[in-house]
Amino acid sequence: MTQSSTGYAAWLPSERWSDEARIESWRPLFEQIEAHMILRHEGAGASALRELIGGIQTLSGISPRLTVKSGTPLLIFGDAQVSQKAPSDLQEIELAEEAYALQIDLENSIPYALIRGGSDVGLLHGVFAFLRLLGTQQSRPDKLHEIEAPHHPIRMIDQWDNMDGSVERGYSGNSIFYRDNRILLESQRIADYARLLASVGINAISINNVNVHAAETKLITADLLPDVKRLSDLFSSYGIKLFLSINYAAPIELRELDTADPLDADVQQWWRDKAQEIYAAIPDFGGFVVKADSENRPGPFTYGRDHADGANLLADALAPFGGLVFWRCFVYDCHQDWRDRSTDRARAAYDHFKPLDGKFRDNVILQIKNGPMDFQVREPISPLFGAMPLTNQVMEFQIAQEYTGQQRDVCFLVPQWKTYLDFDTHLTGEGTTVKKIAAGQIHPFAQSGVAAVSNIGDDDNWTGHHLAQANLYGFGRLAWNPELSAESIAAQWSALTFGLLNPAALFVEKLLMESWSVYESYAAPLSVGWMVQPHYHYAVDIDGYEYSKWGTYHFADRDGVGIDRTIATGTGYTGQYAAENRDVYDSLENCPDEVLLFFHHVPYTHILKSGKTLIQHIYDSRFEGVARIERWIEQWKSLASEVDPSRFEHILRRLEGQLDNAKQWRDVVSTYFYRKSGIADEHGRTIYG
Ligand code: GCV
Repeated sequence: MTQSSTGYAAWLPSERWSDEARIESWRPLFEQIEAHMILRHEGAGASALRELIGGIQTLSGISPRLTVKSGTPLLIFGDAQVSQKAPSDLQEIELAEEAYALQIDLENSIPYALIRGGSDVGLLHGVFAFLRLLGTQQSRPDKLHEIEAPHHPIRMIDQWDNMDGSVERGYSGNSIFYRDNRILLESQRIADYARLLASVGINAISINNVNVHAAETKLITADLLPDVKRLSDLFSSYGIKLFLSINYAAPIELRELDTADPLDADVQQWWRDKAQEIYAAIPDFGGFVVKADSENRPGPFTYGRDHADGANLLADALAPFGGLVFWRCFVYDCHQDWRDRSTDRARAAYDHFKPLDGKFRDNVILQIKNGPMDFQVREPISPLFGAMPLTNQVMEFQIAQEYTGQQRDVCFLVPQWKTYLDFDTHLTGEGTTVKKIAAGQIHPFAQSGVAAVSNIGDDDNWTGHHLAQANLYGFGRLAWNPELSAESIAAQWSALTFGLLNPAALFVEKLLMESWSVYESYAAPLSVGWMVQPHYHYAVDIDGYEYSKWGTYHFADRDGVGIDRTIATGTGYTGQYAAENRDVYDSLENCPDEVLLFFHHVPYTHILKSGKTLIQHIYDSRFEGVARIERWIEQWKSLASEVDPSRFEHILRRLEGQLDNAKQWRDVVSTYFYRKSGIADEHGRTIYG
């Protein structure tokens, strides 16, 4: 059992290895390190050295003797003469800027171990990969040759933090960035957050909520830019570019103009001047994230302009400085009349943006949520992704568990994200997967990749639920390399967090891998979605959104449930996919069960591919979800001696809370559908009539 742990160190090295043989095997390499780099006090090279030396000291207690020479980014372990003597091809392999090479050959006539980077940032990635190797392998490899470059060019984290210190959809305390409308400059947490993000390869961060209120509108003003610069410098020393969410109506809100019309010459000049001012203060500033004409936020529609006009206004202002505009596509009618069956929120992003393909500047990137609705437990993929060959795109995920248990219930989202990244859109023929599109391998995107809403706050363990850390870790790892399996990511995170070969780590890995399907099995059935308490989005409320203005309906009646989105009789949404996918979703027979109710209104007696009727599936899976959590709790209790008491208790309490939540879902959902359908459970379990 380890010492009591708050979980603050997360997956980074935090404890000395107890196995002395393991330490001794590394000693010859750890005792002396030669660094080749142009050492700048605050650069990524300095961070790489700090992380490497600190990590080695923590894990082994050895303090390496360090010599620093100027040269290309390289770290040589052990014999300092290796660089002269080692095989000559060692330093000849070309590395992309963010790439690294880890090489160990202790069987060679000149034994060597080294880390090379395509740049100082690449070296930093190499150091974190090396620390990960130390944490996930029991014995020192005698031979290793690993060259890695990130798959997605953009790997971004979006904070939804407000300057009053709150976090929109935050489930782990308050903001680590702000309090009382001030930036928390001296916070060690921000520096440690930069370390955590860099350790999984994140290279961009937007530090404020996309809903930009009065206080955050001022982040781009002379008063606050010096503070923003300090944060930007800090993240930049970890290879992470800093972005700000801006208020589209900033010229008006800051009382400098009376319009924000993108075609108005004064507005254009205002943004050009603003960009100049920002870049004078922060030369390596990344650019803007924009939520416009979405959920009552201002935007170009007010002036009869479209999204391309709006985005290009900002893009033109940022272009001279190399800045980017992330323009979000989460645009739909949020004042819908539930009586109106012709409007389908799922169609909205595609209908708004697809016709604008080719009209956006090169430094505009459309940010598209993974699904057409809003981060539900399961949704089909957004048909807009990949459907605009002339327009840069990133896919947006939500690490914060808004609809997936709010970091009170465990729900490891990596398996869910993989279904999107692996999805074959067929948009340019077979094999047009999302991960290829997001890597810029299909269309000649200048910029592409993945972004995600963060799940951290100022709770001791960062994420509320300890196990929710695995989602932050997993997003970064998947953004770097989408070929990694969900199992391997879960296994790595569990080993780094609970200790290699610890039985608790092995159990946590299994639990994480089951958790999305467990969550899905007690929440809204078969991707119908939205059966949650309005606004709050945790607990069950089946009709909470049924008669609302948000376009989020399940249409349950006495005969069946689900939304008809087919071409012949429904909203026609299926027609937004390439033919291969359209035909599958459009057909009641071929549509996969897990997304059935998203696409079809189905009678309760419909036979699913599993052979069960829909109503029996609804009952069975609700009961199964509860039973699986009961088993987790039993198993976790048996591991009490393997985990430090504070984390053991914390996880136990959270699992017990999850059990209560799942029981409530089970009983409410089962009762609701029993009352609607009048069809009893085949197994005669307690369903409240
Ligand atoms: C930041 C959903 C969330 C909102 C969020 C919005 C968005 O509607 O509930 O909190 O606002 O998505 O992604 O912009």
